[in-house]
Amino acid sequence: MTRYGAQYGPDITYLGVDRCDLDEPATYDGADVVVLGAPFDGGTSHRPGTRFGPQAIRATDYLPHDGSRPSLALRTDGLRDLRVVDAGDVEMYSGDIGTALPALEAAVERVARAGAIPVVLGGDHSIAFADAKGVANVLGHGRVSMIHFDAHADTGDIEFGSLWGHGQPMRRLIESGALRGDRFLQIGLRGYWPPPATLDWMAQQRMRSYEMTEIGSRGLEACLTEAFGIATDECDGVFLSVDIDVCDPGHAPGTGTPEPGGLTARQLLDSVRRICLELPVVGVDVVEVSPPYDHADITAALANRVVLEALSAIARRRRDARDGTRWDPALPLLADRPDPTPESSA
Ligand SMILES: [Mn+2]
Repeated sequence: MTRYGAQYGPDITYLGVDRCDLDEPATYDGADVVVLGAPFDGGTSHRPGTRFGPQAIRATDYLPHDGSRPSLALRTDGLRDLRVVDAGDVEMYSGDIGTALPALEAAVERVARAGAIPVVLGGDHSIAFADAKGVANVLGHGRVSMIHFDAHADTGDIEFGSLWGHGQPMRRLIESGALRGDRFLQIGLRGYWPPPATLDWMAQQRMRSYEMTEIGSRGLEACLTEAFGIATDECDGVFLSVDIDVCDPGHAPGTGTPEPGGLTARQLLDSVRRICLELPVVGVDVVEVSPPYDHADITAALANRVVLEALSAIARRRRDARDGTRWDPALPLLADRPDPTPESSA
């Protein structure tokens, strides 16, 4: 039903982790994380190419694809301390958004129902509707909050005559009842979209958007801390949606709608680390990587590391919960940081 291997290019898994088949539950029984590819750009308003995103995110890493990545900072191996498997690409024809998104939603829901965290490699941002709704279908509508990194609010109503596209998934999620508007945290917005009528709608939903102007004024850390408080209020889990265009085009040129003046790669990675260390993340997607517009693999390499940072931090969060330890970024790395499980630090 869902897995056709790779829809485009060679059939590889994320950094060499084991593959699974969503039609065979035994292949992902007990998995902590299931990677899904969503090779779709049928929701793109301007420059396409994100159908090639999943393969680029899986592959773009100069190290051996051996299913192991010990984190220098976190002292975990996100690919080994967690059971991570890759289900391949969901079949998504970019010419038919009406069948592509439901197919993805069903696949994500299946992963969430198995107790694993879906990590979806996009694909344009229209897929976030399927990703977050698929998780909320299992954990309960209204019980999952959203932390959404993006240059754009993605709350448009009708674009190019359609309800479905990469500028609208967040409105559709709220309208559907799957997610609460007042538990919707947006980070990194800037530029010249959306228009005032859309901003009015967002305010009516009580969405909270941290624009780059506010981040510059208050500092990213303060904004994140505030957002975390909202995200965990009356919600059981957090969905993390990362549009790579939240980063400045100098840090992420390979994307369809670049907007100058964004986060640095370092700020994004640190934010993803904090979110996955401090919050109960129940789903992740990384979207809008468009390899035809990339240069020197800058964007694909960053997206690969966004996924890895999330997995490393989730592994660390679980280890700390198990062992009663706490990761402290202020400790010197090699000399003084205690390592509670030396066998996994090789
Ligand atoms: Mn977006």
